[in-house]
Amino acid sequence: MSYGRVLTIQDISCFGQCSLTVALPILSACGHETCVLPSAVLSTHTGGFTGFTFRDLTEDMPSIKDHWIKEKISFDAIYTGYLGSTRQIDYVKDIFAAFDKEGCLKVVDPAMADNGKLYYGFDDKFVAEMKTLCGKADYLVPNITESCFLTDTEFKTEYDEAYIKELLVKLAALGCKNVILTGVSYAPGTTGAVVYENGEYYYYKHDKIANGCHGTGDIYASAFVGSLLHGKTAYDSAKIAADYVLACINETIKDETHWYGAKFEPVLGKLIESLKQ
Ligand code: PXL
Repeated sequence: MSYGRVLTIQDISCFGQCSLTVALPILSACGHETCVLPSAVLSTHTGGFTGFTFRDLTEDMPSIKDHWIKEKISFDAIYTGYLGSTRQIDYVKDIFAAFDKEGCLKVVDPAMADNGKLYYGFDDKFVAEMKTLCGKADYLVPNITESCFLTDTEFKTEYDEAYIKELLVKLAALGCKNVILTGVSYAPGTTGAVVYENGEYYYYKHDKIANGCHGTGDIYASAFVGSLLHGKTAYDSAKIAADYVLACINETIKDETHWYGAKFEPVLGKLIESLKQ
């Protein structure tokens, strides 16, 4: 499909290059109509700032959904990211159920943790509820930390293929159809994504530069969805998203003052080009 209609459900961090401020331009650059359901509005993201504002939009969700149903609005894909409350996850499941027409792709990025830790504000109850949302996904796009929380597995910084395969099997047992596991590194200087599709395991390896940047998980998931909806295979979409994130990091590390997000905008052209190939 070259022109799809995507609904993305995640927060607006007004400053900080993540969530909707990243998903919207990336999905648009991939050529899709994008609809949003903001989960919360924050003055900044929570990764490195203090004193940020947080407006939870949980209560708005059911009436927004009901209006869309009344208007007979439909989506080709629903992609969820950072959610604002544990109860909101139930409403997101209602939205999945209400708009799950034939062929509607459901992609869940369980954006809640990184580097072995949950993000500020999340707890075990949120994780338990997130497991049930992950079970509804056609494609789940977690990092290793999130996978460990979702599967009650010990987080390791050094691991082998057996550890990753065990994580994938446990993630699939949640009920999701396919998994794209990001940030999988078996050797120094390299990292990559594992695509676990229909029980088959594929690894796309690429260079690892620096320690990454804040918001790259959101960039990755958005580029993955944009590419998948464009008609690329899951493996090609995982590869396109990985190459794009790498280009974003290369662009960002030139500027030491840019610690809060990744400069994804100057390299949007590369993403668009890769979709043409
Ligand atoms: O990039 C993930 C993300 C999204 N939204 C908010 C966040 C974070 C990560 O810290 O704080 C508000």
